[in-house]
Amino acid sequence: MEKSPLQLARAEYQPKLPKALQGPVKAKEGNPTQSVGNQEEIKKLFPNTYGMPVIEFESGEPYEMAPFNVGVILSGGQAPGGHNVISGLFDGIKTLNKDSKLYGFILGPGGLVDHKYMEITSDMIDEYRNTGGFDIIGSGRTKLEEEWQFEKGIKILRELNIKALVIIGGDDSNTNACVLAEYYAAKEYGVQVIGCPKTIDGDLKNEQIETSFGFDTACKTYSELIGNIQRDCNSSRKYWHFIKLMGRSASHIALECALQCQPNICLISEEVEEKAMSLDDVVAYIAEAVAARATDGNNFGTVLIPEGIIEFIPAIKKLIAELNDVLATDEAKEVARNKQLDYVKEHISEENLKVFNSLPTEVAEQLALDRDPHGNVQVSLIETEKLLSHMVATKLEKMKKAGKYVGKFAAQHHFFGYEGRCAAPSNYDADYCYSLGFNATRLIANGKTGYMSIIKNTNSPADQWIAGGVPITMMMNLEKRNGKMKPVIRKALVELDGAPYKYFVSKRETWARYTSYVYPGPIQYFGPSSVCDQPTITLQLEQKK
Ligand code: FBP
Repeated sequence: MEKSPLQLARAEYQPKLPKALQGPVKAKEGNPTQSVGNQEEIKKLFPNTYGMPVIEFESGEPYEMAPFNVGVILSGGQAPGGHNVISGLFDGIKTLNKDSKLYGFILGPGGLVDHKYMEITSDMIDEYRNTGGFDIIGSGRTKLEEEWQFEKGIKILRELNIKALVIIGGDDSNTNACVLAEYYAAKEYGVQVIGCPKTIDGDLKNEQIETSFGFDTACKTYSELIGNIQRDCNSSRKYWHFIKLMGRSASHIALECALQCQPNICLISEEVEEKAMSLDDVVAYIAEAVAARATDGNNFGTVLIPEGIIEFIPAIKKLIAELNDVLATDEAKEVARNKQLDYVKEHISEENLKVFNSLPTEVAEQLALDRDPHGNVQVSLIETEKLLSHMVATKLEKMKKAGKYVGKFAAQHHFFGYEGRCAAPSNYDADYCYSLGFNATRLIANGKTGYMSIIKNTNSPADQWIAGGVPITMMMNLEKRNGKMKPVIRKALVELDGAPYKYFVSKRETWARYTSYVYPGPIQYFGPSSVCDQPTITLQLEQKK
């Protein structure tokens, strides 16, 4: 593979490890744990993996380990740093025994089921160190949840003599990892399953997981682009830019980009829900800010929109919940695709039908028809940035007629999502991911299963980071999926009493009215630590003592 000079220099970067992982480790176990919700039900569903303690690694005595094989799966959407998790795994198993082997299952969990795999060699690893993307083995969204899949999986795991399987994924994929760990433990198959917290969305976090990997790099990449747009906008002074940002449900990405760039407006879905705002309320909020800036002669600005906002507008949320139930029935599954829209309209309540009919046809169709394999609405396909700007334009026309708006309104639309998911990992993600992978091998060596690899204290220099493991069952509760109550990892939404949101609220009125843009510039890999190694502002505010 040909490489640019930056790629060549970056390949030489040696990611940092927490002190405890720099030599042999011993595991310090905490108290038994409980799930975050529905304790009794979760305990019953996971009798072999429930209640295990949180683990922290400390320096220990050297020990010998026979060669062992590990399998790895990249699951779900790409996130910067995936290749470093795999290099950490590779280096980790080799330090325990140089004859250990790493196998990658191709194109996600489907590779395990279909027995598509490859051995990951040291030459391959060297090609991919510190690079973005998941292309070393590819990723996929196949849901691993059926017994026949687990049984097909165990066949290939045994054939390859694999001791442990590492699943690198978000909340849904780690939920599947937990179910798989429980199944193999119950059947005494002797294969361990370990998860790693991935997703640019930043919604796989809790008391134990500070952040999911990829969030840092993706936000910095989007912030560079938003900063560039803000400079353009402040130069020509003629457009309002409506920028939708990935992040499925939670608004963590939008909030972090707002903290980095200080745009005029940033919508926070969780706030929209809390305040029970309607679509019209959201539009009015933006239009009023546009009108206020126009009185100062500023007919330009930036609006950040989290991609999941539509699902948080209470009336639409209710509609989606009913659509999910209606679409989950066997009868609905038999309906031909071109008849589904009519079927849906006939089967939802009058109240929801009214909301459904009030939406632009394209949006209504997206909500009613397309789901990903986990049953999620594919919000990245809904053009909310256009929907909102058109509605704002209409509102401003009305305001103009009523003498409440004096400006000119022209809009540009952007969607930043895929641009950031495969960016070369920042130093933070490069170090964090390598440590997560390396640490997973220590969990394996300690015989653990049903654990997620965790690295904490990441707002401090890397040698002070804390390495360990958290039982995945600890993060679970029951939620409705595809019409049924299922054990799932609880998603972390933006907390409205959390420090990052509160800081944003304390600033947003000023940012809305006055041009206060910050232009963060591109991610820097070489240079002073104050420029290259800073974690996200979200993490810095969350960990501020
Ligand atoms: P994961 O939760 O699997 O990490 O994926 C996150 C995400 O990037 C979302 O932000 C986005 O809504 C979705 O993936 C897009 O999915 P796809 O890659 O299938 O288009």
